[in-house]
Amino acid sequence: MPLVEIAVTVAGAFRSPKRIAVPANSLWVDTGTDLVRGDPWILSASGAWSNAEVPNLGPDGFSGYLYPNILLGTAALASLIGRIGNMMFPVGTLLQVTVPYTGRLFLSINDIPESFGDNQGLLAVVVR
Ligand SMILES: [Ca+2]
Repeated sequence: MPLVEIAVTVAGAFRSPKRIAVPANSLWVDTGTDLVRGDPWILSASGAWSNAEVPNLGPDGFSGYLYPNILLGTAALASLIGRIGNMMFPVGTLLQVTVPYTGRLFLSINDIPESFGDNQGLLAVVVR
């Protein structure tokens, strides 16, 4: 069994997966999920979206490509990112994390806040 599957089995054993749609044109989608510091969580994403018109990018966006004035300057343009309170972090296709902060999880495409109007597509994100 691949290591990723083992990790998913262990971390996900105590809760049901929650599926959340994250449209590219929504700034900070409220996942309805409250995380507790120290808990193990796994986020996995699939689908296609874009920061400008044709939705031809995956959850990693323009992998490795940073862009000025986007929400999280240290993560790739058009990638999936998360936020708990004021703390933002990259998510991408797969994130396995011990939650560093307690609070509500929000998800978004990493775009310039004033440039969500031309975004298209959506991702399906599983949180467990
Ligand atoms: Ca845009």
